[in-house]
Amino acid sequence: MFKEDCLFCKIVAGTIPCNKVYEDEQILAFHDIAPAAPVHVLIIPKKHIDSMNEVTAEDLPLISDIHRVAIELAKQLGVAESGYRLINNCGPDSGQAVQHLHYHLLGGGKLGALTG
Ligand code: DGP
Repeated sequence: MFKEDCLFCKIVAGTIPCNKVYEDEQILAFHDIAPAAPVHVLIIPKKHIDSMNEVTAEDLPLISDIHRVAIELAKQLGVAESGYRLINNCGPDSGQAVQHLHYHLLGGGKLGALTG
């Protein structure tokens, strides 16, 4: 549930501050510390999950809820109509830097092409 050495678990616990945009019992969303777009929010489960690879069937309602929150936040942050991306990085090749499942909500301007 809470992983001692996890940055995002510390943000959930409030021991590291964040600029919060949404919170419920299971989900927290806050502005990214190094925004890659005018709107760059991270949406995370409060429960510790290392990455997408560790998501189980039991977690799927939570993942669905994260999408619900992303849709709500896109509207709230004014990017629903102009467009946005919801991105999950999983594992070393993706550049996942924080080992706590999170989704980037990016928008507010023309986004660069996806690269692979
Ligand atoms: P990723 O590369 O997908 O693991 O993205 C991790 C993101 O987390 C990256 O865009 C920067 C952000 N980040 C790292 N440390 C902090 C922090 O202490 N606070 C906030 N708000 N964001 C952070």
